[in-house]
Amino acid sequence: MVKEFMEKVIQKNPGEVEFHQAVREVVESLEPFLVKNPQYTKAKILERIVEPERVIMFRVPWTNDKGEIQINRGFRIQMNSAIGPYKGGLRFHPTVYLGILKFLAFEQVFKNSLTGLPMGGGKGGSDFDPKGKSDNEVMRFCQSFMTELCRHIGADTDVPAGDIGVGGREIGYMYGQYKRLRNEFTGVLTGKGLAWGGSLIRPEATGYGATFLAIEMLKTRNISPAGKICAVSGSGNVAQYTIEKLTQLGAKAVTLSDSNGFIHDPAGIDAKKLEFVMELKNVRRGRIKEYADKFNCDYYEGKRPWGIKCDMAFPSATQNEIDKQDAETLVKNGCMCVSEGANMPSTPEAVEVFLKGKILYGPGKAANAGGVATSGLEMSQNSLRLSWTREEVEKRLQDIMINIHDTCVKYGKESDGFVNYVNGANIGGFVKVADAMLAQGLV
Ligand code: NDP
Ligand code: 2IT
Repeated sequence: MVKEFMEKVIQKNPGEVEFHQAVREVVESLEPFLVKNPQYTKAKILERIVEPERVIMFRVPWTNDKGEIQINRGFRIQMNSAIGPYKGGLRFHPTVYLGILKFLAFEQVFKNSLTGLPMGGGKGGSDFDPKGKSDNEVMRFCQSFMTELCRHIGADTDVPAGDIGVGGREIGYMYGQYKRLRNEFTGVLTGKGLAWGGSLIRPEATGYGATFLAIEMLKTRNISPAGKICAVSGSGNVAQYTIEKLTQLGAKAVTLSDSNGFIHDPAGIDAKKLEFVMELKNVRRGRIKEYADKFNCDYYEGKRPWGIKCDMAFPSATQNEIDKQDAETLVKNGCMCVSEGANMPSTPEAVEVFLKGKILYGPGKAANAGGVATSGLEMSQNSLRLSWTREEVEKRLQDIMINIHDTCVKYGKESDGFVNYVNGANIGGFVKVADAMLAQGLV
């Protein structure tokens, strides 16, 4: 069944290799479940769920600081609205094309369902590269991007947020432009600043959530995070707050990376050093190499951190950043837990290594769902026109991650007691959306 289905998906979506990869994983997980529950196959839920409800592609013209005209391409994939308005981030990165955004939008549908909150799935972005651009250039780009996007989104229709290359600065510029064009102050974006409708803990949420899921996974084997050595990739939003929470829990994060290389600090990236990283990455927008110069540790140009001996790994940069060999090295070195802050950071061959090795492997759909879950909490607060305290939001986030863990166990526990969190997340995420689609008829 998987083979024939995938042949059609590949034929219909040529060249979109990341989308094929994401769909194949889900279909492989679902196959036995669908055999036992024929109502979904009869209603062609799988065929429907891989077809976006709507794809919007548009021209984004802007001028750089020299007054030269620049043209980028903008996208929004409105994948599935069966259980709520489309919800998902915007990615600004030069590698962005339809195949990447469709994989992200597809995974978002299942991830959002797992949170238990009423959110459908979407994703968008542009091949715009914010690196090396001035604040004014980023603002002009964001304004032009939103000038088109604003007619397709809305607080009850589609609510974008951040992803790679889109953080507080970009959300601010886009929110300002939306408000100006529509004359509405609504919760149309999440990840907003605290003074204008944002939620406490949203910046922290993805990294905190990935750590909370890891803790829940460790608990199943009676292991405590204290003293555990952690390899973290990336040095952006997700990596930073993963390290913050790990440190709070007594674990020791020893690596960080960016697209140029990684640093290894065996002494641990403590709160003080993390403060330096945040200033380096979020304000000065420099390269991670500076960390090694400042704290006198090793820097590996052009390399990823998976060769460093660790107990836990938190891939928090981008898709396919752990290949088969990296996975084998991690397992061989005694890594017992992988919690994916990034979306689809492990290749299918790497996932196989983790599952064969029976380590605690939390796939992105489950592990990084804390970000969008807290976006959901931001939407709730916007609707209530109230703001919850830090403690309240963090407690809700923690409860959501515990529920996601329980769902993965419910649908992913195998006969020998091993929890296959990949199957658990895929089936657990699917059921709610599929049932909603059945109930809503042929749409
Ligand atoms: P940021 O833009 O804040 O940081 C991205 C980090 O990853 C940077 O260190 C960047 O390095 C590195 N990176 C990006 N692309 C590549 C690449 N092709 N090769 C090597 N390194 C790369 O993004 P986030 O931290 O928000 O996102 C990181 C991951 O987490 C992504 O997979 C995203 O989809 C996922 N995610 C994010 C959520 C959120 O709430 N922000 C929620 C759920 C998942 P450089 O600066 O050199 O490009
Ligand atoms: O991949 C993701 O879940 C995100 N980038 C966050 C999406 C959101 O709407 O907060």
